[in-house]
Amino acid sequence: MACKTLNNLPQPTTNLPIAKENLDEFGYCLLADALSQEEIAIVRRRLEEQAAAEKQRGLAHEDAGPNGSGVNQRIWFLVNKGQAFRNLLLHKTIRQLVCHVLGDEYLLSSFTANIANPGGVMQMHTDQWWMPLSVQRGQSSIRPGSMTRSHFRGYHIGRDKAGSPTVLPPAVACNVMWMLTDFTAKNGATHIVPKSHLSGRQPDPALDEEAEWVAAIAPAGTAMVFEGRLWHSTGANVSDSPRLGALSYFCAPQFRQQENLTVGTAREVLADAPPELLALLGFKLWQGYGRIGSPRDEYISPGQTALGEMRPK
Ligand SMILES: O=C(O)CCC(=O)C(=O)O
Repeated sequence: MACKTLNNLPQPTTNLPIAKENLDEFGYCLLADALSQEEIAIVRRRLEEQAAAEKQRGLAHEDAGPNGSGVNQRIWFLVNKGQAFRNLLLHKTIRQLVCHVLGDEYLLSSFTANIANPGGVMQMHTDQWWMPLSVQRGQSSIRPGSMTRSHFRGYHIGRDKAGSPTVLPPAVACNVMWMLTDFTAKNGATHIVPKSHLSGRQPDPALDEEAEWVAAIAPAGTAMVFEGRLWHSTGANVSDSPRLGALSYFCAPQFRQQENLTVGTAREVLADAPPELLALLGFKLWQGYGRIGSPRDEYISPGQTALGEMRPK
C-alpha cells in the first residue's frame, strides 16, 4: 500500500461539530488537547512503569515483529493498572464522540496500550472484522460462529455498476488512540485509509496493494477517534525511540467484549467505580441482556451469582 499526501484531511481540532463531521466523512477525527501536558506525563509514567515491570517478570505481550516475533509491547487490561488510565474512560468530549458513532449505550471492549518499538509491522485491519454482513438474496453467508479474522477479506456484499457497495454495515465499534508521545511519520504513527469505512469490506492484501494510507500525525495529548470500519494498522517505527499510545476500544452493547471485564476487573477497582464506569465494564443491563436475576435490575453486582436449585418447603 502506498502512502498518500492528501489535502483537506481532518486536522486536530477542539471543535466538536467539526470532529463529528470528520468522523462521518473520513471515518476518524483528531481531538486536539484531549490531555493536558500534566495528564500526559502522569499517564505516560504509569504506562512506562507497568510495561517495564511486565517485561522484567517475563509477562510482557509482544507482537508485530518479523515472522511472528515480538517487537511492539502490548499492555492489556489497563482498567486494573491505574487510576490515571481509568480517568481517560470518562473523558466527556471523547464520550460524546463515541456516542456519535455508537449511540447512547455502549461497552468498553478492551483498554490496552501499544508501545510501538523500532522494527515493528502490522497488517491493515478493521476493529469490527467479526461483524456479520448482509448478503444478497440467494447468496450464502459465512455462519457468524464460523468467522475468523481472515474470513471476510475480499468482496462479500452487493455492488452497483460503479463498484460501490449497495448496502453498508453500520459502525458497531469505535476506537480511541490516546497519543502519549508525538505521533510522527517516522515513529510509527497509526496508518489509516481515509474514507475506507465506506468501502463495505475488510482490507485485503491481495486486492489493496494500491490502497492509499496516511499516517495519523499529531502532537502528544491528541486523541484519535476512529470508527470500527476504518482500515488501519500500527505504522512502522523507523525512528530510534518508542511510540506510546493507549487504545480505549468500545463496542455496541449487543457484542462480546474483547476483554472479559466483568470477570477480570480487580475488586478494589470495582469498589471505587462510579456507575458510569460499571456500565462501561458491562455491569449494567441492556434491554434485559446481561442479567443474572430480574431483567428489570439496572445493574448486576460484582461477584453476584444466580439462584441455584430450589425445592418447595
Ligand atoms: O498502534 C496502533 O497504531 C494501532 C493499533 C491497532 O490497530 C489495534 O490495536 O487494532
